[in-house]
Amino acid sequence: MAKDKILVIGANGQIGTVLLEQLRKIHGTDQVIGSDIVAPREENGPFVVLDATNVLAMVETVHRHGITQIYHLAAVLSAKGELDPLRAWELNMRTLFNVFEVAREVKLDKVFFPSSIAAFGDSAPQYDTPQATYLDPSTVYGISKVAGENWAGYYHKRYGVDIRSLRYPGVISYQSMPGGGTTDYAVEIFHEAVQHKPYTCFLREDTLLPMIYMDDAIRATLELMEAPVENIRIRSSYNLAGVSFTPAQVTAEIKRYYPDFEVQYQPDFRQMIADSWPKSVDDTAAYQDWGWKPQFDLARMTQVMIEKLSEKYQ
Ligand code: AKB
Repeated sequence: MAKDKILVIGANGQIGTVLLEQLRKIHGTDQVIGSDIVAPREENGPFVVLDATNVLAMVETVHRHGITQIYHLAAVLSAKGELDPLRAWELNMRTLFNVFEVAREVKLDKVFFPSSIAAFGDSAPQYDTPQATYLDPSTVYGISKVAGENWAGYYHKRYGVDIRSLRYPGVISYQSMPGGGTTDYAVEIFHEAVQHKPYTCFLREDTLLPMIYMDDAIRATLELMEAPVENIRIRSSYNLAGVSFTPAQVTAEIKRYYPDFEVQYQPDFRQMIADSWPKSVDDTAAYQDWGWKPQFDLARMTQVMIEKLSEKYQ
């Protein structure tokens, strides 16, 4: 059987950076091509500067490298999207259609595209938000994710394209920074604590949100992509749970390491976005179909974040 040749679009982003490295460990460095709108600071393997809104450039890259799978991670996130909604819609949808069309034309083996808890809005139950429920997102980012989920189902049903997707919670990582999201505080807070600086949080202290540690997020992505095709019953996007916590809870956990750590709260426009999202999600379907189980709780995640960031800021 021919080897997989993988293109990661958005490889400089928070998830892309870590996923690229992990895919290279599994498939071999030369089998995994990174791509983004600009070159990375450090190149550890084949990398293409690619504007994913340019379909011809994408087709050319796919042909030139004999690509068989795409992980499409480029998107404008929830908070940044609200600053220029039409641009966010244009970028998120244009790049998505380019990937789906290339997948159909070239007959790619598989495509991964991330959805998000931002797909849910005020009408969905906020605790243990079910897999199938109202999807009335409050942000343009969320609208683009719901549209993307529906188009993924359409391309699968109509053209047989094997598109797989997860509704990511906020992702917590030490390797890379998020950019423009509503859950970004949960990464920033660790960086400030480790540098012995106070932190001003843009969400209220009691804002409960679903989060996931990066290792779990990457493992979920790879397990979903490796699952036998007959197990993938959901062709929109799978709910994915890690651990839910509030700013107050993560602060209390950090204070076990840094008792003097100070956090102030100054909620801004991101509070309204967070208030419209689930507080926890029910990921039973992911467990049933491809065996998903998170491994990181708040205590373990905090321990690793502090350990790794302390090394970084030494
Ligand atoms: C965001 O906050 O916009 C993202 C997400 C939950 O999709 N981290």
